Amino acid sequence: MIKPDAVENGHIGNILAMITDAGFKIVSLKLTQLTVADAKEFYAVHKERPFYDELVTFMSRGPIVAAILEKDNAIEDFRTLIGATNPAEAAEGTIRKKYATSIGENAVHGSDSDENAAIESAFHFAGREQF
Ligand code: DAT
Ligand code: MG
Repeated sequence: MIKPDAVENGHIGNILAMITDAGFKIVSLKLTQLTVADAKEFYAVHKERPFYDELVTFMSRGPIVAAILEKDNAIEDFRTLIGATNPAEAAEGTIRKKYATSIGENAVHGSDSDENAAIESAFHFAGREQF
């Protein structure tokens, strides 16, 4: 996902260019908005964390871009491309270093395993939307 902060700040095109330049194929793509209930479900794994309410409010406050990406070693390579969760710790040249505003509003989401990528893909896209 390209998160609401990066969409608000006009970075959709530049972030998609960084993603395709890094060798990812876009398999699905859309501009959409999460409801509060959607954001709660998507981030349910974090529901006991102190930042959960803030995260849910942020993720549902405006449009996001959802995408399914394909590449060899995609999970690890995408985490490398986006950089550390906290942009203050993100490496030069990463998406979060360039476009994140804070640890909470950090421009992009990447799945953390093949299993979660499959769950998150089905959350956003019907089968006929996956190319
Ligand atoms: P990541 O998005 O790098 O996988 P995560 O899964 O640990 O990070 O957390 C999910 C999101 O929750 C993260 O992108 C932003 C928010 N978050 C994490 N730690 C936070 C913190 N200490 N304060 C505020 N928001 C935080
Ligand atoms: Mg995570």
